[in-house]
Amino acid sequence: MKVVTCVAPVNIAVIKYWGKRDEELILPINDSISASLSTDIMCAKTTIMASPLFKENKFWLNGKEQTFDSPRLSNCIKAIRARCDGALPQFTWNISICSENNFPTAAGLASSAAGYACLVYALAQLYEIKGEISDIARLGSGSACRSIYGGWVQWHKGDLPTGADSIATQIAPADHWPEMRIIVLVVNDCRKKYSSTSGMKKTTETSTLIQHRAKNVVDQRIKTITKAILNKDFESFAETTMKDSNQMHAICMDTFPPCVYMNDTSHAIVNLVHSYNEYRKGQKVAYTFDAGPNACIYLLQSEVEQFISVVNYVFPQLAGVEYYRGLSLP
Ligand code: 2P0
Repeated sequence: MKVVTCVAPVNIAVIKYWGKRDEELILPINDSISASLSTDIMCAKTTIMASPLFKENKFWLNGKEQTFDSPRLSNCIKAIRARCDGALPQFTWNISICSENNFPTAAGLASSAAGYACLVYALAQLYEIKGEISDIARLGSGSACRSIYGGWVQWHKGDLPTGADSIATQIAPADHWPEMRIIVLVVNDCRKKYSSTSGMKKTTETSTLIQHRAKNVVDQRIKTITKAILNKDFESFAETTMKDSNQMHAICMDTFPPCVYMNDTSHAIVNLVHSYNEYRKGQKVAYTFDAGPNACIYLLQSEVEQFISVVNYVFPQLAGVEYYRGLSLP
């Protein structure tokens, strides 16, 4: 019998992944960049047991048994096993996978990135695989490849049709910018109306703006924000982050029929952040929105108290949760 347990972080993108050039291999149209949150606060945790006594493979997610033959799970397992030494005894044993997320449900954050990163990392430990595995995590969920690493992470879109070069790399470790904080403003914790997967598929099929983004915008933004992160230049980081979130949602609106993820409260938060920055005479706070109405706010520790008090005054009904970015896998 062999048992492994791993944890993996949630990540929040500042340059967004939206649109695939290959649905099967989950290859993106553009590079993206995110920060991984500290696993102390929010993470996915997976235990895998392999035993010659197990009669079949089993998978539990948050205590509920799941089917073992979903295409994305099968693709990850197949890809991992293809890199494994077939002479290892556990190669022939059946496995039981037990995964759970410890996120506060109210945060309404996507769990697939941390979940698949954790699953693939745990499988790699089980089968004693060394080397790159972010390309395998990508087969579970695109954004999962970024959760393989802690700190600031770039997912390179890659050029090869096989996807072998569509991998994540770390730009800077978690302790590089220790003053950085993320606050999630929970506008709504219901499940989203349409998944990221179906939303971005519809976008690639119908939006013309997405071509402009891929050809003319993202590469420069990747350079600008990487420089801002490495130089700890918050003003430039914040401006690029907000512009990229706005462009992703503009592209969602350019999708037909449109994918509307932000609601009136989300837009009111955007206005509040810009008013706050005007009052503070600089870009002190940055918002970013994923495929839902909740706002992720990037800011430095020195700004947290003042910004939270303004948010509480303007939106007394919002549950603000502060998350610290930190280290990732053990
Ligand atoms: C991101 N999102 O970069 C963007 C911003 C949502 C908005 O990555 O189809 O769940 O499984 O590859 O990874 C969500 O997309 O989609 C996502 P699939 P995934 O974080």
